[in-house]
Amino acid sequence: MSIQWFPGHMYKALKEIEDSLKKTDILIELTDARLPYSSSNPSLGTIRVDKPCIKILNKADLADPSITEIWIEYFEKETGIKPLAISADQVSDVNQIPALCKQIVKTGKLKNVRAMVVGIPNIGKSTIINTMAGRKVNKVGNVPAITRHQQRVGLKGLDISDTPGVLWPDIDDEIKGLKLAASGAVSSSVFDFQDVAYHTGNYLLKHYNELLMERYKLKKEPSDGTELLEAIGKKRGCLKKGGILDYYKAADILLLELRNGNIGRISLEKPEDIPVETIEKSLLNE
Ligand SMILES: Nc1nc2c(ncn2[C@@H]2O[C@H](COP(=O)(O)OP(=O)(O)OP(=O)(O)O)[C@@H](O)[C@H]2O)c(=O)[nH]1
Ligand SMILES: [Mg+2]
Repeated sequence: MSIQWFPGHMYKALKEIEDSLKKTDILIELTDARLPYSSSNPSLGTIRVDKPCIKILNKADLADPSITEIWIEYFEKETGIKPLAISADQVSDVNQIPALCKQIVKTGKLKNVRAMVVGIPNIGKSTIINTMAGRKVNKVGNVPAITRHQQRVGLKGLDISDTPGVLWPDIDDEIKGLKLAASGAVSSSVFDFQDVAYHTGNYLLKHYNELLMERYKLKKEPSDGTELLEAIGKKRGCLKKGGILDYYKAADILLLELRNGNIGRISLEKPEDIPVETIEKSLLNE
């Protein structure tokens, strides 16, 4: 499944991020702790060059904690990157960020560190700034593309900029596209809900079978994503006229409950899932 969702404001936002980089000391890149590889925008990696970067694995409250630990160890090995797993709405988590920025960028005492928060849509960029401020500075919402313009605010010794979420023009890696769609980073108007729920269901049956059985009170293990959607649909009364099962409704329930963490703490990838050619390419660039 190739996803194309690169509206004009994202193109403009990426250009603005590139321009603002000269006046930035450190990047705070947000990824989704459930899919830290697939939710990292390769375009941001390219324009970052050697700017120091705190790589936030956000929504850690939704991810499988043992897998998040593996990711942190993995990113610790990358040069110029400091990984940190947090939940953007937790004050104690977010309050680690200003100290970390000052530790990495050594400005004089009187100078604020200039930080820019970047990442894909719906990942929690604006939430981090609101939590840091202790009030609603920026608009947030559980659909992608809420923030449309850069906004800068002075907080805790940082001049911190919020930026609009940016994807890349053509997400042609099918598996990446599925995970991004399942996580809520992509507008639901550009992918097939049932297709994404079917594949996500297959993954969950393989890796988080017990959580599914418990959540949907299933007696018999579904053999694949379609059977899972049928089982969810029957349990939750998803019926169309004439008693026909409404797969779309069942798919909606599965994806919504996955995104909200109702099924449990779930990770969608591990470092070993990174395609070998990507690792080879990044080694060549070092
Ligand atoms: N469970 C959980 N939800 C979070 C976390 N951080 C943010 N959210 C939720 O994720 C949704 C998106 O948050 P935003 O802060 O608007 O995301 P954004 O990255 O600014 O999104 P855009 O402006 O659209 O690019 C909101 O519903 C937040 O409440 C987190 O750590 N855990
Ligand atoms: Mg935002």
